[in-house]
Amino acid sequence: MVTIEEILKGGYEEKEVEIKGWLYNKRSLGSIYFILIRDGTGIIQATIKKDDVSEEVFENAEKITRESSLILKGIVREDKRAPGGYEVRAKSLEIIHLSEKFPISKKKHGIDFLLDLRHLWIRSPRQVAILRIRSEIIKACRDFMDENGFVLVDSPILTPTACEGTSTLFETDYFGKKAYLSQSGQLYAEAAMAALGKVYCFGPTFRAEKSKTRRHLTEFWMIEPEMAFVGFEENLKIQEELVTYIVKRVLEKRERELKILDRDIEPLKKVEPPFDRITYTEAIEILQKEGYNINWGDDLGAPHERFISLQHEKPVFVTKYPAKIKAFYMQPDPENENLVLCADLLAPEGYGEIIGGSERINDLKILERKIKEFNLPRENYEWYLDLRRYGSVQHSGFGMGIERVVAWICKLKHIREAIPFPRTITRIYP
Ligand code: NSS
Repeated sequence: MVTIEEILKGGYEEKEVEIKGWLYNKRSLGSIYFILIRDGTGIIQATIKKDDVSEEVFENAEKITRESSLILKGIVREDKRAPGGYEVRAKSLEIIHLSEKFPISKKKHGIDFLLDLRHLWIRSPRQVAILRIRSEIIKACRDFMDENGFVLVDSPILTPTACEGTSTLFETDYFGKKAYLSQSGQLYAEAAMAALGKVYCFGPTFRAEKSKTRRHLTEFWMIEPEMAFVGFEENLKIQEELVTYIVKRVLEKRERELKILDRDIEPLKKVEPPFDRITYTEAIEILQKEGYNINWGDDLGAPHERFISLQHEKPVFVTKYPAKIKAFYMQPDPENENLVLCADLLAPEGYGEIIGGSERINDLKILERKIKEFNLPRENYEWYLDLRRYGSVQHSGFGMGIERVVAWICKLKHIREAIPFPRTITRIYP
């Protein structure tokens, strides 16, 4: 058996191959069938001529339906007219399972219909391309971490604490006590940082996002590096390197998939360090000049981020937000204690935030004060305070949402296509 991807790379001309896959499409010219076969790695055309094959094989070609599983044997020929430049002249066609009428056709379907059939929709070439790019992005993240001396430390999913505010917690009963699905593995990554130096956690995270937007899921995947003896500046540098590494990898390895998505790759080629930078205060001034109704102290919403993002060809950092609108653990700016040493990284082409990160508070007293100010139940954070009691060090980290990166690199209109089975406020099926 050979994969379609391998055949399309060349070197199989005039050779006999066996392909296992599914019928993607079929058309007939009477005594000849043209079928498109997909196997997950690609799509190839096969021709089944009445004169070349047994009666049984030709009957199989007549009766095979879309999405039936099959085994086809034949000879590979170069053919410029065929999609991908090759076709297979069939010798035999075996039907493994004859599919019922497939509910998704080539005509345009509504999004709710497709999402209800997500388990079948993911077979379409566009969705396959996105899922392959997603897989490549995750592999690139892990490779970058490995090559740069980070140790993977898995954080728990069931937790007693909030990391990113209490309004988006999914609560669950834990043997009579309250527990929450993790919003972020960061607090645990900070503990691991003091054990291992450079660490990252990577897993699913959960937020009860009550708004319906193009960029929010209730379950999403996040990679969260955390680094000892690293300050605000170096933290940004590592983000630039990681994002550049990912984009380069996708351009190098997933050119075919980007083509299937009709992705213009020129903007992606411009992603190189150093990224642009503006402060939060500058961002507010720019937005006000443009007529946006926003005041210093307000958080940036999607339209604001979109505007800022469109002003830049490369990803842009928005730095030093007001402490009041950011998480409790962020280190105050020594030059202005109303600000924190944080940065959000906005992807270009209007995509907006893909990374949120900061230097962390390493002083016990300041952290105690912040926990109080944020009305967090201190008893659940004692272990986190311990990290400031026993060998506290300057440290920083960030979290990158995988689906946001996939949506940007694939240029998707909506984040729901960036994950195999999206979870949103209105959807938990299939
Ligand atoms: O809330 S974040 O800005 N930051 C954190 O969770 C930190 N604790 C990370 C850290 O420093 N270790 O979220 C980080 C990223 C954000 O930039 C998005 O890319 C993504 O996580 N994110 C989301 N993606 C999809 N859906 C939702 N709802 C979502 N929320 C955040």
